[in-house]
Parts: sequence; C-alpha cells; structure tokens
Amino acid sequence: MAQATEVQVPDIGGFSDVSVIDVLVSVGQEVDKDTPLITLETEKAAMDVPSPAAGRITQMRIKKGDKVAQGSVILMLEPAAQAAAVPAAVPAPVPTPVPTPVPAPVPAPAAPAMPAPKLPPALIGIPDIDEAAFSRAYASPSVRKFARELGVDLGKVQGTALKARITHDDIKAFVKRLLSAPAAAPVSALPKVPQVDFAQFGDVEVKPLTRIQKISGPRLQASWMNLPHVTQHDDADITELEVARTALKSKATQENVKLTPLAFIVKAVALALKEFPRFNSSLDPAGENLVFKKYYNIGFAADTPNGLVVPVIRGVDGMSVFEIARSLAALSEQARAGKLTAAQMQGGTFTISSLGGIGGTSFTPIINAPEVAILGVSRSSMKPVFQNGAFVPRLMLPLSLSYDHRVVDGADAARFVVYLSKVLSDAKALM
Ligand code: CAO
Repeated sequence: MAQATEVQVPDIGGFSDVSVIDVLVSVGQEVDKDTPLITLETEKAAMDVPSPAAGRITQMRIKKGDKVAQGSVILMLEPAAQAAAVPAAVPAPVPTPVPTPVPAPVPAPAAPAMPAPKLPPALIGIPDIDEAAFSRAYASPSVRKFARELGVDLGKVQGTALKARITHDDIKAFVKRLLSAPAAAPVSALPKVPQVDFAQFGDVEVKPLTRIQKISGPRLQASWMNLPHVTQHDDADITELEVARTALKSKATQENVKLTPLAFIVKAVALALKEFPRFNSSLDPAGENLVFKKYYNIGFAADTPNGLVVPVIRGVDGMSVFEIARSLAALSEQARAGKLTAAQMQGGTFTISSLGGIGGTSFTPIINAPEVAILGVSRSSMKPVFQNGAFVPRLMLPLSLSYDHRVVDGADAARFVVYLSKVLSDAKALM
C-alpha cells in the first residue's frame, strides 16, 4: 500500500496567521487531484487549497478556526493506486484567490442578431448572471464553482457566514427558494449552434482546451452578449514618435530595455484616460451608476502557449516610458512562462490588445468587462498622407477602440481616439 504523505499549505503570497474558515474534507474521504481541501481567508480574499493529487485522507492535521502559513500540514494523503507515479513529497499547487483573474479578450467577428428562443421550463425564473457582481461576491473558489455549475448568480445570494461570506448551503437555499417561487418572466438564453459529427466527413483529432481557454471563453461570451460593442477606428501618425524611439534605442539597449511602440501607446492611453475619465470607469451591477476609478491600471493582452492572459501594469500615469517598457517585458515573460499570479491580472481599468508585432490593419477587440473600452493596436505602416497640398510618406499606426455603448457615446469615442492619435503624434508629450 502506498505510504501517506503530508499535504501542506502552498505559497499564499507571504501571508501568515491565515484563518482556516472551512474544512471541506474528512478522514477516510477519497479525493481527486484539485478537490478543494480547506478554505483560507486572508485580509483580501478567500481561497481554496486544492488537493495536489488523488488519494484517500488518512489523517486531518488542522481544523476550522486554526491559523496557518505556507508549509503548515493540512492532512495526510494516501495516494490513489493510479497516482503512484506522483512523487512522494507532493508540493501543493498555488491556490486560486478570489476574485478569479480576468482572462484576456479575443477579437471576434460580430455575430448576427438572433431571435429570443422559447425557454425550457427549468430555466424560467433563474436570473442571468451579472459577471461583475459575481466576481465581487465574497465566496471561496469551490463555492464559485458550485454556483457556476448551477447557473446561480452569486451577486444575488445572501451570505450567512462571517462577514457575509457565501457558503455552499447559502447557494442551495437560494436555489430552493427560486424553485419554490412562482415562475417569473422568461429570461433570455442562447439558441444552440448545430452539432455536427465531423468524423463522418474525414479524419479528426480532438484536443482539450487549455485551462486558460476554458476560463476566458465564458467571460468573452458574457462580455460580447452583455455589452453593446461598437468599434471606432483611426490611424495615428507616429512618424516623429518612431524617430524619437529609434533615437532612444541605444540608451534602451544599454539599460537592457526593449523599447517597442507599445510602451509609448500605454503612456499615451494613460494621458487619454485622464482627459476622458469615462473610459476609466465601470457600470455598477444595477446599471444605474458609473464608478470612476482614480487610478490608471492598464492591462495588456499577452499571447502565451496556453492562451491569452491580461497582466496589468499598475499606476501607469506615474511611470516613464522606460519603466512601462520594463514592466511590459517582465510581465510578458512571466505570462509566457505561465508564472503570473492572480494579483498581477487584477485591478485593470482599461485594456490594450496589441497585434502590432504580428500584422494586420484593424480588428474589433472584445471589451474586458466590467471595463468599458479596449484599444486594439495593429501594425504601423508607411502611407501616403495628403499634407500641405502634396502626398507625403507618414508612418501610420492603426487604432481600433471598442467601447460599451451604454457608457460611451460614439462622439466621445471619436474624441478619445482623435486625442490619443494627437498624443501619439507628439513624441515630446510622451517623454
Ligand atoms: N507596429 C509595428 N511594429 C510593431 C508594433 C506596431 N504596432 N508593435 C510592435 N512592433 C514590433 C516591435 O517593435 C518588435 O520589433 P523588433 O523585434 O524589431 O524590436 C516586434 O514588433 C515584436 O514586438 P513584441 O510583440 O515582442 O512586443 P510588444 O511590446 O509590441 O508586445 C505583447 C508585447 C506581450 C503585447 C505581445 O508580444 C503579444 O503577446 N501580442 C499579442 C496580443 C494578442 O494576442 N492580442 C489579441 C487578442 S486580445 O483581443
């Protein structure tokens, strides 16, 4: 029989004296890899510690109310027979803090308008999920998962645990109440796309989506379905900026900084957000107030082998272009190595999706809700521009601003992009 091994509290971001607010398993229980074992509560978040391997619990070493830190032993786990290949001292993976990271948006073509379908009776009365309220709700990841499985909007559930934390029982009670309530007005649901057996037409290979793709898909769809998107396009004349960037390249190389156009674009966006605060706001869950954020944290979509992620550079308004370039490089490297922490993907107020390093002339990025706008950047190219009675070659940078039309009017979007283009054409303003 395999020997039981210790399962310890993993890296929880340097917190100590962290309270165990829930013990989700007991002695004798068989668990799978990633089954939540306990829930911890730091000052900022509730987080589950998942099981590092499948097996049977032979001993519990902590109880509800205990204080723990990284390395505290949670329980003894006898590995399952099929998990024998797992190394004996299994390090527990980093838990997922709450709220869960906001994954990257992906540009997508506009879908045609669809008629509201007839609903199955089971769906009647279950309200739509308000993603913003869902992510703000105070609940552990296992409770969030449970709510997702049942299609319950956590934002509408009253928590009964300490500090109004939502528990599994609160969700069950919420669902019971809904089921026993008289049927409410029908809610919208998507018609299904046709299912096709592709194998009948030729060879196929089925590959699972990555974890990041599984998380980002529903969020992208939620944004696409809930936010009325409009995309405003413009070209910024970055001829002078490119001259300035080239002049700075040797200094940048000496300082070991890769100075791409994106660093200047981030800086220019920070200036534009200060000029147009609405673009740095979010609608409150009731859709009745705008929350204006007085900080400028810009997320950027990073293409990684596992999918898109959006690391966030905080406080960009107080940073130089060199500092932004350094942050861009460091966060991109961490993103590609799959080593971003959840905190590094949170708190964004506006997102930039740059495909300039790859190519293309324009695209329609999906807003990283609950943000209200996203800037798509395509590859700059020399274009003939009519100036002072003649065509002159200018380096033009295509910009595509998608915005939430509930919050931003078309005229404001055009003003924002025109302002942004003006700032980008003025290299000195960005230094
Ligand atoms: N026009 C012309 N050239 C550009 C450019 C632009 N708009 N943007 C970048 N470049 C150049 C850079 O200067 C660099 O050139 P050199 O290698 O000659 O110095 C090259 O393209 C590659 O740049 P990069 O991609 O390495 O760096 P970056 O700072 O531009 O971007 C990052 C960093 C992380 C945003 C990028 O690597 C990435 O992952 N992009 C993809 C994002 C994505 O997938 N978005 C779409 C989905 S979200 O809606």
